[in-house]
Amino acid sequence: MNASRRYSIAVIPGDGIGKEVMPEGVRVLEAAARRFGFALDLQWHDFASCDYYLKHGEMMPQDWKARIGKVDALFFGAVGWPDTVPDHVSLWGSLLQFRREYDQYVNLRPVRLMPGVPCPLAGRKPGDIDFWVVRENTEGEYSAVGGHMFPGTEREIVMQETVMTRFGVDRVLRYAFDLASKRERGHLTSATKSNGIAITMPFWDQRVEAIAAEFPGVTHDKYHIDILTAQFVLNPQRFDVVVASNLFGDILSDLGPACTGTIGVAPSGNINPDGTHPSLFEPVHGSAPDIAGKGIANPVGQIWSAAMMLEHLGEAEAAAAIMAAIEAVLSTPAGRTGDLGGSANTRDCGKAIAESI
Ligand code: GGG
Repeated sequence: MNASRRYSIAVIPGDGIGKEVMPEGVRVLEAAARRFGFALDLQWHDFASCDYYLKHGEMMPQDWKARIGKVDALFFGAVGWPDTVPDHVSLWGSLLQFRREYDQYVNLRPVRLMPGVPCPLAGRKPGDIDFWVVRENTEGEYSAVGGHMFPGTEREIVMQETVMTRFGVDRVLRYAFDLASKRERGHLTSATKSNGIAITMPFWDQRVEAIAAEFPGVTHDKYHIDILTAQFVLNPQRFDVVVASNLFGDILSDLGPACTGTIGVAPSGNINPDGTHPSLFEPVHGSAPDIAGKGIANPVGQIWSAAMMLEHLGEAEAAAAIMAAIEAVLSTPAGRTGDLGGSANTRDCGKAIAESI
């Protein structure tokens, strides 16, 4: 919480359903600000979107950092419109730039079974599944190091490296162990594949053991990613904090919410824990071109991301009130969107949550 309780936030809806769920996220933020007495300076930006690319030939202006200026946080929707801009161009031109330039080296994603969300796994009830995925967010498999030679010929070669630095691995592991140390169960699971990926992953395992020594109160184990995904489906209740490399963490943090009902409700924080740069909050889901423009997208992932952002800014009471409002609205079929068997559209659901705060 800053002394003035005035927060400057860059609002970037992006593409597809990002443009539909963002107004609901903002509606709820504004309701929380009114109720808890803090102020918001919201600056909306149209860049980091494929529409911007089609007009300007790039996803963001060269001076995007100056245009955003000094902000307390970024609130982001979704990116991608593969019919017009290849996915790797839209992602590397927007979200991945934010993560790297703002050194948001932790991607924090909760997996929680919420009341009112039908769980595809039999016999589970709210409270049974409640864990965090901590994804390394600035290096690993998401590196642009590699090459493409002799394109279109029989000699064609493509290669791409995984980059792990001791600095980068240690800092995300330390964050994950620290998070586990503050939780009741105090358990950390590491995602690996050191039997098959025989250079980077044994290094990752070695660093897990080294950092574990700094946290004697935290128990830990490791699973190869293939059996770990099976365990997410079969026994998700066994997890507390799961730490993973960039790609493994991305996969696990879609799978986890799918196991608890839908990725439509899942939020994430791209965190700069050192506070040297702003953090960015966004739903886990993408732009969903198949349902974009219909007004039926589930806005809960965006709204839960608003709660994570307020918690990060020190407005814990407001964050808790948003979570309580989400739970209340999800508990009624009239409040839920169609993906959860309800009758609400995007706006109805957002309004109901804002009014419950
Ligand atoms: N709101 C998240 C979003 O738009 N994600 C698009 C995506 O493909 N993200 C990949 C990633 O998070 O690495």
